[in-house]
Amino acid sequence: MTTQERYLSAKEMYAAVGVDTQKALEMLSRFSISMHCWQGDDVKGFDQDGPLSGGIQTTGNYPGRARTPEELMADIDQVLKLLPGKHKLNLHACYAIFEKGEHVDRDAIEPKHFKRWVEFAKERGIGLDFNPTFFSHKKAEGLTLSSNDEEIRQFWIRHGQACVRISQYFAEELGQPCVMNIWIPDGLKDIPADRLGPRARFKDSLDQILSVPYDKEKVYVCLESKVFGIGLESYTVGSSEFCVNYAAKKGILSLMDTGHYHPTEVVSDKISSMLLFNEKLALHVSRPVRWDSDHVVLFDDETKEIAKEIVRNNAMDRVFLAMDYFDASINRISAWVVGMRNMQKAMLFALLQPYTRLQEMQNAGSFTELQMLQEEMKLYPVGDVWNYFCEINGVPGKEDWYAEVKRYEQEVLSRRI
Ligand code: RNT
Ligand code: ZN
Repeated sequence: MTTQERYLSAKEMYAAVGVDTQKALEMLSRFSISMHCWQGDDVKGFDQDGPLSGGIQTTGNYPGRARTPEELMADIDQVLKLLPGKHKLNLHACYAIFEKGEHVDRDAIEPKHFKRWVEFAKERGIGLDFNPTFFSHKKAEGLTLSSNDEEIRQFWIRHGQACVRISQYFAEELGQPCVMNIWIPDGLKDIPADRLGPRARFKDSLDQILSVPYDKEKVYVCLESKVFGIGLESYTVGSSEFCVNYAAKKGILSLMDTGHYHPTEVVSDKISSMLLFNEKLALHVSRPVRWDSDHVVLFDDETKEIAKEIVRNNAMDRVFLAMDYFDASINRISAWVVGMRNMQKAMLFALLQPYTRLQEMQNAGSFTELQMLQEEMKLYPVGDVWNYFCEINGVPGKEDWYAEVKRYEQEVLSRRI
């Protein structure tokens, strides 16, 4: 059977439970995911040579890490070729590209240091998102935006302000909004003597960053919370309560990362509450394994549940979804492709659920039937619809994309020594 014949048979099966596969495909093709640039080089960036800091960690040393802007761009191109649909690229400030011999510190970066990324995005017709980088820097060895050292705090405030300007430049150049996410690693290893002081300073620093004029239709500033980091186990300044309250009061967006909560808490359950009180919401999809380990996103239950929440709450245009993982133990191109395609598959799976029926069952108290149908839907032929989606988007379906990754590994990645 051809991919199309399989699709037509799947289409019939879904139609029998009231699901329109054609509509699902149209919605899926409009849903763009913000792909993190930092999977390609283990979150190193180009503006410094020190180790990754901030309580986050990449593990593994699989060969082929991108070491220059040219290599990273070539790798991203390779990934984009294997993804159906149009996506955005998510940059960190540490990926600034300087002219030969030039170097400016993080508080002095300007749009021109990202010109080559803008050209890259323009040529590929994609948008850019942005993140100030408050880690991997000598001034980030202790606290940053919450520091009691006023000089250090002001340095990072200037960095945040510079990033707002760069985000606006991205939005203007590319004709689509730029999501700018603020995450700071600030925290303490052991029991603090003062929890309020750092939070009060963080609050003031954010106020100062947001005092830079910017167009709210073009730049969506988000604040990402966290529960703990490595070496910062006892106290995190930007906790969930801090971030959700700050964002709500100041009219910016909350960003929830799937690895930033206590281990039995799930982001999927938080989405509906956030959407009731916020016009827009931002997510970092990652995979925590026992801790905020940032493993490659799988087609697993929680990813599907997140996708279902976005779809059934009719929020595909209210949620900014970005990927955030970094695995250095496997081929990085494959890690990117697997995670991105899994997120898209989860969205497709979610688009193919018979919600009206399922909701009616819940409302009627028919929990036996509800459980039965939710379970049966798991084995409906979502793969046939997925492969057809890949085919009409001109990218390889099934595992067929992997041959290209192998070729690229042999011809390009393995030569990077
Ligand atoms: C860290 C946060 C943050 C980073 C990226 C690199 O725990 O999740 O989003 O992973 O900014
Ligand atoms: Zn994150």
